[in-house]
Amino acid sequence: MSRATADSLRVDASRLWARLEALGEIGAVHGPNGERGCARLALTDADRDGRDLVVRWMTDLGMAVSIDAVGNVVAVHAGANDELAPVMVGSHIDTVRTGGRFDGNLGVLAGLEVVETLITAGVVTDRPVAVAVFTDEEGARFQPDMLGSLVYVGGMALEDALDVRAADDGARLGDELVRIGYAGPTPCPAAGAPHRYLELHIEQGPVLEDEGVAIGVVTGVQGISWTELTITGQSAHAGTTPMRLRHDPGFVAASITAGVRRIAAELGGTQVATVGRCEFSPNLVNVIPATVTMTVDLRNTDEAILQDAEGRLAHLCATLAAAEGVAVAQRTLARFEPVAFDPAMVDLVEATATALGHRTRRMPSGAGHDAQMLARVCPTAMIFVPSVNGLSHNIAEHTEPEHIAAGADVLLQAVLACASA
Ligand code: HGY
Ligand code: MN
Ligand code: MN
Repeated sequence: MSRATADSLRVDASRLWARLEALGEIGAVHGPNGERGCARLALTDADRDGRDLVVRWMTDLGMAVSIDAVGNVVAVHAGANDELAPVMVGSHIDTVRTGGRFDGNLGVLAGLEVVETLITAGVVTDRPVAVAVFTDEEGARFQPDMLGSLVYVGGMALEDALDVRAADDGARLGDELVRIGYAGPTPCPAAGAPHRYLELHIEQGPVLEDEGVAIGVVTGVQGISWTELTITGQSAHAGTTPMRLRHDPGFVAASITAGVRRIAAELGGTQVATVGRCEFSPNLVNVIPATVTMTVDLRNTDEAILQDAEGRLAHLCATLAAAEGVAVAQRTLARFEPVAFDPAMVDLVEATATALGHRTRRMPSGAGHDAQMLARVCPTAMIFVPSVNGLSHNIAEHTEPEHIAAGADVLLQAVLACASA
């Protein structure tokens, strides 16, 4: 293939958009103001239906599709020399319960669009091109997040992953894989590493839109710390129990929620802290709770500061527990250190986007991604495109078609750059 041919290749943006729309109809959630989101929690029937659709598209493109023991789907488009390790692109298609149509889906479907563009143009790359759909990237139902790609790269034992219990209904991950027909025969961790990994993803934050920049050149992913707190007190009558004699886990949960906001303010910089889940039991208007189960999500680009935040949370819990006379049990749901992407791959994304005429800016990712796991086994980088109003994990999530096209063209050209032997 001539350099001129390669440089002139562009994706079919309307074909990509049509696939995003079609996949977005599976598990569709419609909001009161015309929002069109997605609810496809990992390994639910909706996730199965989304997987089935994507696998059909992969098969229709003549790709060799394999499914591994943790449900990761990897489809390979042949190159001139299939002895060579593939260039892999991909992401996830599971969503949070109030998810959007682009988070994860874009990376997978843009990968398919890259392959179809190569086929349509009759371009044969030296290396195979693989498109991956990783299981349970969100971690909303089964923790940790990025579970499928973590097992894929050998960061979590398969048996441990299969035994994870769902936060919502207690289902065992391995049983759910069997139930939806995605307990695959391919062993994991994967036998060999990709040559390179590239992931196109929406930014999920406000920076690119705010600065009017089309392409984010992602330098890495910040550290993630997820903790589940189970606070056990004394359940009693709300009317008869004097305040001074209470052991109220609800009060401690509220104090922790306020406390993590204070910790983030004290640390400043990129520190973020979120209480996303908080469940009272028995959750009744006239009963002082017996227990409260809640989660704390702490993130920072700096590992030492993230550890400082974790220490402050632990101290806060111990102080509140002693003062209120309750017990606070901690369980780590996810813990990943910050990841820096391969400098040469980051440079490639930046140069590719610039050559295509797009403004770029380098930035860390606030969200976790499968790319942070693939970075453990091969040179990896990510491409961001803007999120309207910086919203994601929200059914109002949206990215403009021209940004979808821009990101997919950068992915296409970066894959071409990596796929020559
Ligand atoms: O939580 C995250 O950052 C990702 O969406 N799993
Ligand atoms: Mn995602
Ligand atoms: Mn997400």
